[in-house]
Amino acid sequence: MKHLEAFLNAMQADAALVHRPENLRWLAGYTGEGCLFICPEAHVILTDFRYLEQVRMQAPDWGLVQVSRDAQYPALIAEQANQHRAKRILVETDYLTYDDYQAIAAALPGVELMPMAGLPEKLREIKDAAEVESIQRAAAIASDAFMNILPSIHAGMTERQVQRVLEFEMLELGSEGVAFETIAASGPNGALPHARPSDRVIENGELLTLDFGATVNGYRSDMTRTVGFGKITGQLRQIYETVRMAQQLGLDALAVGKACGDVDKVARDYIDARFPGSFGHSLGHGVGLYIHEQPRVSSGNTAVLQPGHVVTVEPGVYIPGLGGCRIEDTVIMTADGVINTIAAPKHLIEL
Ligand SMILES: [Mn+2]
Repeated sequence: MKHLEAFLNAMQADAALVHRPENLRWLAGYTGEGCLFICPEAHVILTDFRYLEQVRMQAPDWGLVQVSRDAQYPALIAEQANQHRAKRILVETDYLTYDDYQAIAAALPGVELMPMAGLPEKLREIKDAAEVESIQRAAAIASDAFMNILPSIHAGMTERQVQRVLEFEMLELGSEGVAFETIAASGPNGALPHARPSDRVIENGELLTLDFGATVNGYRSDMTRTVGFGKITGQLRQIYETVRMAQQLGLDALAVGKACGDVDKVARDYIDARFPGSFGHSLGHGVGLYIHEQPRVSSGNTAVLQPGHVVTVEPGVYIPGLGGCRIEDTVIMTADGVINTIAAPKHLIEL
């Protein structure tokens, strides 16, 4: 109920209507479908028959309103609003469909629907001990899975084959599912930061970038390792060592009280001096129930790192036609320093 309390304290409206699954989980501990109606004197889950027992098990302190064909969401939401005299209600305008929004608005004449404007997401930025523990477990699963599969991946495999081996290993180690679509980009595909795994056969002399994560209690981890096959020489090796150093400089620059943009700049300047224009995305991002959340570790972001922030550090270099490299860890900011959740080594591994 700690999260609900924080939300109520920050809510500047009579009530809120919450639809995003991650926010249902964060506020109510409930992982089914439906929506939440929240006001100071009541907190209620609206859902249908399929989830009634799940609500009772996961959210026993929440009121329960059953949605059915004869009593649909808009009418039941209006009932809650009227009962609690809510005249100004927050809704997730950046999530609801236009049709759902129109239906809710039509059922609530005289009620002002206001954008939630990312309030739960803002509060979710700072993770508590239980959330940090889930992320650490997800990170350990991903890191261990990477180490475990190294002996069995080799040139001659396709990107999709490597993807399957890696994802299977994460599931074996306890991941609920992938944290996001795994990236496996070999050879020239490595120049595409978000390449999808293909049936391309990996050859000796190439780099393979693997960007992946596990999920525990809904919380995600995010890591990237780039490995070589056969002997990696010339520009590919320079790219690798540049990214590795930039990533270390980025990690070293992390500190509570520091602006995110200043951390980004340290890694970016290092890469720009060697491979100008080849690092076109942000250095990192927050991780939690969403794979990408605040704070963004991006150029010019004045947001300041705080204890409880969980962020990635993931510089990359991408050279069209040649390939690319990215190295990423997920780290936890604490009052006593930075905890790197990813144990896998970062020297160039040549398989
Ligand atoms: Mn990432």
